[in-house]
Amino acid sequence: MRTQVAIVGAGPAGLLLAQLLHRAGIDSVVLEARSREHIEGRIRAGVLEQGTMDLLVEAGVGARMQREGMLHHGVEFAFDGARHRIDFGDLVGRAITVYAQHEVVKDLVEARAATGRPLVFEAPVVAFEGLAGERPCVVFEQGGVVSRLECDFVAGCDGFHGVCRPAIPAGVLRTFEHTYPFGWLGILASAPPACDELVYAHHDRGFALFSMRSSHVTRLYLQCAPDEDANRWSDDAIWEELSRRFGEAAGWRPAVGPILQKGVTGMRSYLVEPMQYGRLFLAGDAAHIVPPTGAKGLNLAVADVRVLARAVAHYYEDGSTFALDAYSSTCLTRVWRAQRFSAWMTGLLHRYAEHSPFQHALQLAELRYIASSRAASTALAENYVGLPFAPDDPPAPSQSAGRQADGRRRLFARLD
Ligand code: RFL
Ligand code: PHB
Repeated sequence: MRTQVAIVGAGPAGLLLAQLLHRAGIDSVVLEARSREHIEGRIRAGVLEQGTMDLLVEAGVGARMQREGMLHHGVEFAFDGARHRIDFGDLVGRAITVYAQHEVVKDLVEARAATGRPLVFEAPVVAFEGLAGERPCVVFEQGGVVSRLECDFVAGCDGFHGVCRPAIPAGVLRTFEHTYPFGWLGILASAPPACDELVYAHHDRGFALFSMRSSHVTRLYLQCAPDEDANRWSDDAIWEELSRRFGEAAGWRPAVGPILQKGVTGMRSYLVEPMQYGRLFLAGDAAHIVPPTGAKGLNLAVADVRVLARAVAHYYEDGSTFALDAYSSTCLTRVWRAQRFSAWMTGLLHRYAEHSPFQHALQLAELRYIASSRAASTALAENYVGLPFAPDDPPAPSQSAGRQADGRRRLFARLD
C-alpha cells in the first residue's frame, strides 16, 4: 500500500487533516486504533473558537455545526456569591460556539466517507520504518494481519497516549510538563441549561464549571482528587456538591436531571519541542496537552493541522520544504500562548490544598480585578476566543521562495 500522507489517529486532528488534504487534491490514508462507534461516542470538548468554526466551514464540514451549535458572546465567572459576565462581543468583537467534539468527529467521518478515500477503523499502528528518510513506512495491524503503508509523510495525530511521539529517538525532543494536584469529575445530564452561557465558579471547596450541549443537555464539572473514583460519587452526591458550589459562589444553581455519563479527567500541561522528526509531524494532543480550564485542546489540534495541511500542499505544489521546516515553530507560538492562558486560568480558579490564606485571597483579588477592569477582562476575552489565524501562516510558496532569498541576502550581507 502506498499514499502521500499516512495519518495516524482519527480524532479531530487526523480527520480534519485528511479533509483539508483531500480538498487540496492530496491523497491520505487514516488509520484508527478504535471502532467508529467508539470515536463517535467519546464525550470530550465543547468549546470551539471562532477560528476553528471558520476553518470547519471553509473545509466544507461546518453546516451542522452552524445549524445546531450554540453561539455564545460571553462567559461568566462566579465568586463572592455573584456572577460576572465577560462580554466577548463588546470587548473583542468575536464569539465562541458550543458544539460537542464528538459531533465534530461525526461530521468529519461522514465527510471522509463521501470522499471515498480510506479511513480504516480498528487498525492500530504498531511500528514505523525510515522516519528520518524520504520514504517512511507505517506498520499497522488489522484483524490479526500486519500490513505496511508506504508514504511521503507521516502525520502523528494519535493523541497523548499514541505511538508516534514515543517513536522519535531519545534526545531529539525537549519535554515540558506540569501535573496538577487535582482532576475534574465531569457529568453529562439530561437537564435544560439554567443559564445561557458557561459559568466558571471559584469556591472554597473547589472549582466548578457549568456548560451545555443542547437546549436539554448540560455538561458540568467539579474539581476533585486527581485519582478520584467516579463510581464513589452517587448521583445525589454530585448534584448536592454542584448545588453547593454554584449556590454559594454564584447565588444560582443548575437544573437537576438524570446523569447520562460521568468520568474523571486528570489535569496536566505538557508539550514537546520540536513537533517534528524527519518526515513525522506531530499534531494535536500527540504533541501537547493543556488543562481543560481554558477550553483550548481541540482548538490547538485544529490550528496545528491547518498549518500542516498548508505546508504539505506547498511541498506538492513546488517541492519547497520551507513551510514544512517552519511547521513546528509556527505551531509552537500559538501552543505556548495557549499553555500560558490554560495554566493561568487553572491557577486562578482551582482550590490548592497547599495555598496559604494569602494565596487564596490573591485569587479572589485577581477575580475582582478581572470583573471590574475593562483592560483585565479584555485580556481574558482575547485569549478565550482565541488567536486569529495569520492568513499567510505558513507562507505561500512564492513568499517562501522570497523569504529564502531574503534570508540568503541577509546572510550574504553579514558575510560581506
Ligand atoms: P484525540 O482526540 O485523542 O484522537 C487521537 C486518536 O488517535 C487514536 N490512536 C491511534 N490510532 C492508530 N494507531 C495508534 N497506535 C493509535 N493510538 C491512538 C485514538 O484512538 C484517537 O481516536 O486527539 P486529537 O485529534 O489531537 O484531539 C485533541 C482533543 O481530543 C483534545 O485536545 C480535547 O478533547 C481537549 N478538551 C477540550 N478542548 C477544547 O478545545 N475545548 C474544550 O472545551 C475542551 N474540553 C477537553 C475538554 C478534554 C477533556 N478530556 C476528557 C481530556 C474537556 C475534557 C473533559
Ligand atoms: C465543555 O463544555 O466540555 C467544556 C467547556 C469549557 C471548558 C472545558 C470543557 O473550559
